[in-house]
Amino acid sequence: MTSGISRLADARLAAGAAAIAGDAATLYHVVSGLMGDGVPFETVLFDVLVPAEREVGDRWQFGDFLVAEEHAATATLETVVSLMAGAFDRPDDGPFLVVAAVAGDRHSLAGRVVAAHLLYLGHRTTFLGADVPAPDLYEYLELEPPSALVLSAAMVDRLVAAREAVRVAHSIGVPVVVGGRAFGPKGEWARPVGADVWVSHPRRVAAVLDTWSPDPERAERQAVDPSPGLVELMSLRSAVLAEAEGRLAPVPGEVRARARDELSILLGSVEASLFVGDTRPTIETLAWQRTTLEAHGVTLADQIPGALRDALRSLHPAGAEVLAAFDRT
Ligand code: B12
Repeated sequence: MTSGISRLADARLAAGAAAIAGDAATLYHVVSGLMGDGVPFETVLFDVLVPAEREVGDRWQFGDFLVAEEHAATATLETVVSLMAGAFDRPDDGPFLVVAAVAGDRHSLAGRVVAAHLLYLGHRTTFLGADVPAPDLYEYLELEPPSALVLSAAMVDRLVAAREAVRVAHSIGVPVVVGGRAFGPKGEWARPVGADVWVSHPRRVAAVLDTWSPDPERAERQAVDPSPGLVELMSLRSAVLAEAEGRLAPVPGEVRARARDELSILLGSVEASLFVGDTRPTIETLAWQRTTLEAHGVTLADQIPGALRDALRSLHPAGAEVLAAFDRT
């Protein structure tokens, strides 16, 4: 007889293989088979599907998978999470919850997982998807202010955008739960962003919502707004990026396009560092850019920090200091 633990371990392997093959039908059979055997939806979600994504992600990060293979696996997992979530009826009444990812952040899976779990538990939940600009979010929240906004962000360069999303929610009295890597390993950057609460794992959101007593006005008083220097840097963004790009060695078009994206993410991380008064967002980005770009064979990785630092030196010296601090470590 197979034990419950090895049944789950087998399912995790089968789910990972189906995701990597981009085979949503097989993945769906694996998870519906588990549920048919009485395994609860949340176990399938958090102990099979989420670990499968982590495995795919780690292999992509270290160059074992092509970007296209990672996309196929993530899309397959996301399809199945959505299919399963679509099987739960959305109640017509009860507290309304909105889940969204921050502007400029394309990581939608965690938000989708949170939304699926909340729906499963019977909460009236809407998932707005990835990359939701603050003005669009505001318009949506204003239509029917929810009892909470659950905001997800994976990228540290999105901290200022996260602050803007929280600000617009608070402006109409909607409290905000935040989660995801962007907020730091212990959620230390959730407070400057103005979040009412940081939650470490998607599984815990429902329990927090059941027990919290949010106070958006108090959370707003603890938030940090971008300093005049940071606002100035953000207004110089295009000029800084053009200047930095001009400092890169000539390379083929596709490498240049990638380098441009990476420069923009690094600049966003410098902005985040200035915003939270901590060099770690920049250090973290520099570290993964080095590892990931090397693993993916992107040349120019070693030129990106220097090109941005030199561009900042001529246009916004305070920003250059953040990168200079990294030179000294
Ligand atoms: C899948 C993926 C993508 C997909 C996303 C597809 C999609 N539809 O979601 C695509 C290909 C689009 C992508 C793009 C990029 N990605 Co990506 N991606 C990942 C990957 C592999 C998995 C993320 C994921 O969904 N995991 C599943 C979730 C459930 O788990 P998790 O992210 O570990 O989150 C845990 C906690 O943080 C928390 N949590 C997370 N979100 C939330 C939300 C709430 C509300 C709560 C309560 C908790 C919570 O719970 C989770 C379980 O413990 C990770 C690497 C990895 N191994 O995790 C990188 C990763 C997130 N990506 C990264 C990067 C750098 C990028 C790119 C810049 C790559 C590039 N150079 O092009 C772009 C950025 C695009 C953009 N502007 O957003 C970095 C982010 C580093 C950082 N913190 O800034 C990571 C960490 C990889 C790395 N180390 O290099 N990516």
